[in-house]
Amino acid sequence: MSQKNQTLGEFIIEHQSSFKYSSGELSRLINSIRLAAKVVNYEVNKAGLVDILGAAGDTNVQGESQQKLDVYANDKFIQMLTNRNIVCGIASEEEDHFIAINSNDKNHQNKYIVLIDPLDGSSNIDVNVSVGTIFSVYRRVTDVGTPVSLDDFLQKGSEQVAAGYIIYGTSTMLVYTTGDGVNGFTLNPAIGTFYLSHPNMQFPKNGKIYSVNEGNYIHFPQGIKDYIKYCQMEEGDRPYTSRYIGSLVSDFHRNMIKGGIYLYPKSSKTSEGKLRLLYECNPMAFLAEQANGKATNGVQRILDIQPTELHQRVPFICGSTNMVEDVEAFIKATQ
Ligand code: P6P
Repeated sequence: MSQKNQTLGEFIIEHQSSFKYSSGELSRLINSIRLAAKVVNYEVNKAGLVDILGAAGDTNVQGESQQKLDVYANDKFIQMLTNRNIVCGIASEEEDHFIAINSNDKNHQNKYIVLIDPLDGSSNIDVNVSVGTIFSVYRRVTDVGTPVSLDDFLQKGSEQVAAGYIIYGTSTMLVYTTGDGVNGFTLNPAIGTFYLSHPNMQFPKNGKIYSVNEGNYIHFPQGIKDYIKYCQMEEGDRPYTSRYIGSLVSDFHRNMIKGGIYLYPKSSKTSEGKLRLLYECNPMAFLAEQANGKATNGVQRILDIQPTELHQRVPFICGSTNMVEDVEAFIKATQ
């Protein structure tokens, strides 16, 4: 089928033969994410009109006040993934512990687990800045038909079988990979269909955009400080442009299209940075590498990090390969 105007559903069917595991379940899993994305998109886009803004009052395991849309998005993705009887476990930024699905049903043969950040950048909702959902998919490592365990979730990012994000921006897009490149689908809200709009997305090897919260500059390690000053120097194709939205999905998406680098380093304030390994950094790193980009914690490939805790943080540097390697060189020069 010609790619022009191909729908997400047609794309999934056409490409499921290239997926090395049992493709039917993964296709159904991506389809359930597609449906949840449309439902959450509807609420995100009308959030300004109804009383769904403002903190839900509770705080999540991160100690952050939960926006009502955080709670809504979390509940919707968990509901859609559970109802379709596809996964055996779910972990979420908004849930203290992982959720075992049908753990008492010896007959259930579901092999996949999903980790989600249901609404990343949610503090931007009240100011009408784009936010996103991030998801990561693994095959379980414990025996099928038994309750999932923490081991199923603490797998290296290199073991992911799928990952992606939904960006609720000027248009709503679903961008994902199953290990065979990255493809972007744009929602036509009039008919509720995602169409292939960005086939085979690739990070340019070089870029001129750097994304970092420079308000933390004085707390950064010397190598990061040196790299930021390097970006600002008048030399060759520099100074680069500074663009920081405060929404990982949005900064990542723009950098993948235009070329650029996103940094959330460790600092004297946050010894391991801010971003979560399992449901933010690993899926974005899988996408980055599938799009010929790179993702590191400054000294190690993100996808090689052995997780030890469900909500652990890691420093995160991700984007155009040559730019990430520049940062690694600046860090190495100060060690
Ligand atoms: P800061 C949103 O909370 C998030 O997890 C990312 O989406 C975003 O890039 C980052 O944190 C912003 O954090 O500390 O710069 O406000």
